[in-house]
Formats: sequence, C-alpha cells, structure tokens
Amino acid sequence: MTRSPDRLQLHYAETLMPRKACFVARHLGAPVDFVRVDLGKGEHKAPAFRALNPNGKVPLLVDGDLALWESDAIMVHLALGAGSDLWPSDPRGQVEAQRWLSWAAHEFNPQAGTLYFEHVIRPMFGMGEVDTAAEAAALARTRGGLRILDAHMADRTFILGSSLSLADVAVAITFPYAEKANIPLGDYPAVARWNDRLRALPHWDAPFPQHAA
Ligand SMILES: N[C@@H](CCC(=O)N[C@@H](CS)C(=O)NCC(=O)O)C(=O)O
Repeated sequence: MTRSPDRLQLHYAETLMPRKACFVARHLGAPVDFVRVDLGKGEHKAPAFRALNPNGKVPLLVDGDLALWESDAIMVHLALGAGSDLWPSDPRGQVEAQRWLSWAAHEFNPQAGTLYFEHVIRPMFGMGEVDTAAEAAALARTRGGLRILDAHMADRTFILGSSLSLADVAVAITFPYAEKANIPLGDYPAVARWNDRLRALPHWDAPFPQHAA
C-alpha cells in the first residue's frame, strides 16, 4: 500500500486499550489507516513492531517520524491534531480530564479490566477457566468504582459536564463488554443513563474496522 505522508497508521487489535484509540480516530474522522495486529500470532512481539513500540503492545500510532504508544497519549494526540474539544483547551479542564484518565488507568480499569480479562480475553485466546477468586475481588472493587461514578454522574451528562471528552472514553472503555464481563452497570442508575448516551454515539459499539468485537 502506498502511504500518504499526511496519513497516520493506527496499529490495533480488537481489545480494550486499542478500542479507545480506534473509537477516537473514528469519532474525529481522523486521517488514519488502521493496521490490524494479530495478537494470537504474536505479531506485536516481532522485532519490526518492537522497534516502534518496545513494550510490544497495542495500540501504536505512527504519525510521520513519531511512533506513539500508550492509548491515552494516542487519544490526546488525535484530539489535538483535530483541534477537538475532546481534550479541553483550558488548563483547568485539562487537569480535570487528566484526573479521570489517571483514575481510569490506575483505579477503575485494572478492576473492571480484570472482569473483562476473565470473561472476554480468556475465552478469546483459549486461556482456560475463569479465576473465580480474582473475579470476586475485581467485582467488589469494580462496584466501589461504579459507586463513585454513579454519584459523579448524577447531575452530569458526561464526565466533565455537558460534552463528551477523552475522560468518558477512558473511564467507560470496558462498558461495551459489560454484559459478557459481568460488569453490573444496571445497578447504578446514573451510570446506566450515561452508558445509554455513550451507546448512542456513532462508532461507540463498533469502533473496529473489521472483526467487530
Ligand atoms: N498502557 C497501555 C497498555 C496496552 C496493552 O496492555 N495492550 C494490550 C491489549 S489491550 C496488549 O497489547 N497486550 C498484548 C501483550 O501484552 O502481550 C496502553 O494503554 O496503551
């Protein structure tokens, strides 16, 4: 394929962290070529891939001579490139958005992500039976996070207030898997209403270009 220098390449798989980048790229209509990485075949561990991302993980965004890894950084890069308010332009809004990106990365997603791993990734890659102890612990901690979110969302449309931001994408990225992963969104009414609003967005439920997950 001939690549235009103006286009970006987003290396992805149909998994949680690439889902953030794929959704944002599609939501923004960014000039991105999607490059599927077959995790089952270990393509992300190949030397050519590791030369661009030494972590051997997806997503990876290539923008000219920039090889950018980390899904949150990729989302910010895409939003800035598009001049989009998905990433707030004012310092206070940026700090608030960063608070939620950090909370998602370090508090909520490790817990909800464990439920996703146990119920979605294990069967996807033939990784054996659910670890029930890990599942029970993650469910209790996920409920703790959902309680915080439910209180926060009670009087808001999206996490930062009235409009969608990268904070919503980062925090809610496990929600499309809620049913399969036993994430009990329905027990938290304000979270459930927020989830309905996210589901109404084009591409939220199907952000991948192929092999929809
Ligand atoms: N902190 C990284 C995590 C990326 C990550 O863990 N990606 C997973 C897919 S969701 C992956 O590539 N796993 C393959 C592996 O670890 O071998 C990010 O947010 O981009």
